Amino acid sequence: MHLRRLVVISNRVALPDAAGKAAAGGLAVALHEAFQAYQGLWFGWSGKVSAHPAAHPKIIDKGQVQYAVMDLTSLDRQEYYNGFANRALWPIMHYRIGLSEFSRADYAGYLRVNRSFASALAHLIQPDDLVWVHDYHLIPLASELRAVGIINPIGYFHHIPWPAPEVFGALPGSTELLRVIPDYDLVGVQTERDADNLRRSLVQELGAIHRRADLLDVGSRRVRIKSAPIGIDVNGLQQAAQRSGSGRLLKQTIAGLGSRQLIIGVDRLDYSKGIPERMEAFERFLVSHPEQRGRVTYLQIAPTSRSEVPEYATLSRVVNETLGRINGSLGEPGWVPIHYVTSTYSRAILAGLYRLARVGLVTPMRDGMNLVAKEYVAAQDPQDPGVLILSKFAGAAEELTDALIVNPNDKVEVAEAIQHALHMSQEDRVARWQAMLKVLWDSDVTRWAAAFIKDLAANKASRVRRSTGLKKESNDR
Ligand code: ADQ
Repeated sequence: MHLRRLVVISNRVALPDAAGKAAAGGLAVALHEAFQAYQGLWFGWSGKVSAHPAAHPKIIDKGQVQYAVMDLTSLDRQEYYNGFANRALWPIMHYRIGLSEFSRADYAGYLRVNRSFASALAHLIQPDDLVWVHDYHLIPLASELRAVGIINPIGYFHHIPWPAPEVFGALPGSTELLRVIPDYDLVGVQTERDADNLRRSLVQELGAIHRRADLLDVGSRRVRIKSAPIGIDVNGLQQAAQRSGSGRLLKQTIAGLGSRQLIIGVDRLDYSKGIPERMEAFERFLVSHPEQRGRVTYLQIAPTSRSEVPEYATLSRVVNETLGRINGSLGEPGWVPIHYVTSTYSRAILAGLYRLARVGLVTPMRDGMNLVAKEYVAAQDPQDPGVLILSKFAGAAEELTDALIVNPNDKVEVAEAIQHALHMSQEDRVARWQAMLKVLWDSDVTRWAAAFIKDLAANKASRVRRSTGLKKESNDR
């Protein structure tokens, strides 16, 4: 099939030359890979706020890819981004009903920004483009695009978990959000569990009917909901890790460690990542295995994120208090148990640190996938790989079954997994690593993107049906 362009829409657009430093987001890494293979347009928020944003996006042409970015007003940022997306949807999707703060004004702002993105996109989308929308900020976008007459195939990828119907149903407006899902042709989620949760919500709330395994009819609309676990750039990570040894920061870290073993955690500073809980599990490990004191160092890298949202400021305080308490009570002159840094690092440095670490500690309370788990595995030395300790609540646990799988709520279990990892034989480490590396190759990010785009392009039948049924569809809403 002749494919003219891929149009990607995500909340933020990571311009290739913008920051100089790597963007600390899984999506940015994945989409840069996808655009290696397709000509396209990447549309989203510029990240800037202005009093009177232009109605049309600013276009930045980079040859293979055009970037189109729009500013938001400060009210938009507050209601759409900080408010509904990050204070209502994010906690609900991560099973934290108690943290979810719903406000009607925020929800109205969320819909308003989606509508304004759709009206800007109406002028940019060409008849044979494939449209691929990313993540929870933009769930209603297909519906808004259909309303302005776009009949192209539209896919959506949900990067975070989709919770069980009872949890999602706790969000005011949740049924309205479900109603827009069938305006997509294809919806991808990270795991079979997420796909099952979303399908069950559609059946229970909207009376959707299963046609085949992953096809559902909702009234006259048909949507395919499939599990499509996101991958990483395995080759890029491996090469970066192999080359990393000569960098200054790596050399300093190696010298500072001496004969100590390194345990590493790398996460955005987010309550879903379980950082204070992980520090307490490490504390438990040191208390239960005092012979390990002075023999291991736990490095936690956690760049600040969403600092305008109050729950994140609280988390930052809790992390600092927990860290101070543990280092104060268990540290010794010449040994700090936990090193905590909030910097953003280049992929080369991160890859080198992963490779240096005997244990990768990835214990989110909930996570859509968790790319760090995959990056840690890819960066290991094949002859002497480290051990991944992985939360059963990370999407990656569905694939990386050869990790040491733990419940992050159980500090004793995590502490004992650390002890197990530090004592694991080389033979066992190599066998587990080889099995996990094979999984990584099977879901490499380039293949992942190509497979999603191929599935989306195969939606011809639905497109024809949509173009004839569009008037009725818009009355349904
Ligand atoms: P995130 O919640 O951002 O992504 P994750 O999947 O771990 O979580 O991706 C984080 C990315 O940022 C990784 O590529 C990591 O290397 C990078 N990163 C983290 N700290 C960094 C630092 N200090 N310096 C530089 N880079 C850093 C969301 C979902 C996840 C899902 C991804 C992709 O929450 O569940 O896996 O999208 O779909």
